[in-house]
Amino acid sequence: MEYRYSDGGLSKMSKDDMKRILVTGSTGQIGSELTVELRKRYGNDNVVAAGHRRKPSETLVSTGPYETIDVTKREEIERVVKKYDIDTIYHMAAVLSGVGEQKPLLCWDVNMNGLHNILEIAREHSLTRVFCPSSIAVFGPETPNENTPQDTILKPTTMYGVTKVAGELLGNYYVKRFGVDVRGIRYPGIISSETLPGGGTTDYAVEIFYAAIKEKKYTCFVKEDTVLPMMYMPDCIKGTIQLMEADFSKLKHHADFNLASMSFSAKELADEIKKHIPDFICDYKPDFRQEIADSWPRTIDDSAAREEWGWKPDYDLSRMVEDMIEKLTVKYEKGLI
Ligand code: AKB
Repeated sequence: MEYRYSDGGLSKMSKDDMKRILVTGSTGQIGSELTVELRKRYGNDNVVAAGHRRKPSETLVSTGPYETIDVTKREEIERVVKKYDIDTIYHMAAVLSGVGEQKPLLCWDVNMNGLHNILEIAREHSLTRVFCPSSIAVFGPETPNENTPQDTILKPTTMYGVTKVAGELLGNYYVKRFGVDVRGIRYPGIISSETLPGGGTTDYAVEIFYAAIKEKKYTCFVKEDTVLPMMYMPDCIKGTIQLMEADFSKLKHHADFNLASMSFSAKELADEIKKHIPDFICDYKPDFRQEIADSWPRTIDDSAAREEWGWKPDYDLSRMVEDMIEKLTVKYEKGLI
């Protein structure tokens, strides 16, 4: 067996070596919008979308190749990698924190075995680059929760968090040991108007918009003073692609970048929405996800991402809320939501 080592040419690979891309989890919240953006950038036929459980949207299947892949089955990934001569994978398939607590074994299986399959295929087929998303869920109650440092205590108390810490370590191991170029971001809660998130703790920050527009009321599943780091989808897509196109030689971190944009409480979000929909009412009924939210940071220090690859977000709370309401109102008026 031949192994590439990290000094074996990785720094010579550039974004021009990413020509044939596979996106797993392309039917998910981030994957669906990421695929569309990658197709614009790299060409429709060069970006293969893959999904498993959720039905793909019309856009996903009509604008480029679509395949069904269960990431826990290595042969299914390998078949698609060979068929399309894939050199880059954005591995977005994952079970999130809320569902992860209800189905911890499924969470382990999909998040760990799925990732290991992807990394092994990347090693065996000498792929150019792999993106593996991490999350603020890597942090836990013992982590400093204000301005959470890049390199700090990682002792999560959820299965999702456990898989994300292990995933970061595994990704960094593949960089060092096998010379596979693995990159990853610790995503905060992502807010978007295209595809609903599924099974996360930060889902309230998306659901609230749909409820405000459709029913003018929402019952939030975390307390009003719960503060979490969040990000608007355009910044999430921009940051993801920017990290993947960054110069390898400038990176000191690999699979575990902190990334920040905005932090707000559930009440601050509801109040900002009220500025646009004055009769909107939000009440609060915390469920099991409150404990998860309480174990995560309130604000994040992302100076490593800023220094190593130039990260800078565009959206703050008021710009994000204005844009979300505008986009979802159009959809509502067309009967699409
Ligand atoms: C979740 O809430 O599980 C995700 C995340 C922060 O990774 N949105």
